Amino acid sequence: MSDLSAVFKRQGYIVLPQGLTDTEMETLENSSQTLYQRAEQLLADIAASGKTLSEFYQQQSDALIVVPEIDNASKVCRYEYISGSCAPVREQIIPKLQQYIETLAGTPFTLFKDKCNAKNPGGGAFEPHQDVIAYNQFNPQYHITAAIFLDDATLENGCLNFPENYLADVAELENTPMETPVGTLPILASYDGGRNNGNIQQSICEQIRWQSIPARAGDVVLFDSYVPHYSEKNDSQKTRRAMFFTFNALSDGDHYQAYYRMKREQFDNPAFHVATPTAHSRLND
Ligand SMILES: O=C(O)CCC(=O)C(=O)O
Repeated sequence: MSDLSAVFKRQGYIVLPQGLTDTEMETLENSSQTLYQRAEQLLADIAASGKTLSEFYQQQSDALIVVPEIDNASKVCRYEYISGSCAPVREQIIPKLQQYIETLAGTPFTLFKDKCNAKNPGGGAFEPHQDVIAYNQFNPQYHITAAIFLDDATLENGCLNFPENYLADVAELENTPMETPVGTLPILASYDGGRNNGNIQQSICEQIRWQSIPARAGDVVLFDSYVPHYSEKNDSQKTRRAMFFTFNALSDGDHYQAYYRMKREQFDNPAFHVATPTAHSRLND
C-alpha cells in the first residue's frame, strides 16, 4: 500500500479494482434490495401519514433515513444509516473497508456516515463539491470515503469524476487552508445558499483538469473529503447504485450516532443536503 498511499496523498483518491469479493458483493446486493424496499415503504408511509419528512424524523431515533428524488417525492434518491440498519453490512463489509483505510492512512479510523445513492435513470447528477463542507458540524476535519458500486459505473450512467491533480490546479487560487493528518489541504470557494449550495464555484471548476473514473461493480474507490468530485446524470435506462462509507480518524472521536441524531432532528438543514440532486436541495431556494 505504500505506493498507493503516495498516489492517494497526491490525487486525493485511488481505485482498488475488485476490492470486494463476489461473496461480499452478494451480501451488499441482498442488503441493498432489503434496504431499498424499506426506504420506498418509508416514503409511502410518511406520505400516507400526512407528515413532512422533517416532522417524521424528529420523532424517530433509529429509522433508516430516506431522501426522495428532486422531481418525484415517492422515488428514493438516497438512503442513509446503513450500518445502523443492516447487520450483514455492519459485520461483513464495513470492517474490510475500515482495514483498507487504516492500511492506507496508517492509523485507526471509525465510521462517520454511510449512504446509498440510487442514481435513477434521467437523474442523479452531483455538481462539483468537496465533501468536507457537508461534515463541518462535527469535530473531524479529515475523512476518507470508500465508494462501492453495485452496478458498473459508466460514462453513460454517471460515473464519478475526479481531478488529475487538483492541488496543482488550485495552488494559485484563493482558498481556506486546513491542517489535516496528511498535511495542509484547501477548502475551495463554494456557493452559499440557493440550489447551488455547496457547489464549488464555476470559475474554480474551470481551472481543474477533470477525469472520468468508470468503475466495475465490486471496485472500491477511496477518496478523502477534500478532493473535488462530481457525477453527471444517469442517461441510461437502469439505476446506478453506489454505496459510500465515510470514516474519520478514531483519534477525532466516534460521531456516527450523533451525526444521525442531528440529521433526524434537523432534517431540512441545508448543511445536510450539500450538492445533492434531492428534493431537499430546493429548500435552499
Ligand atoms: O453518487 C454519485 O454519483 C456521487 C455521490 C457524491 O458525490 C456524494 O454523495 O457526495
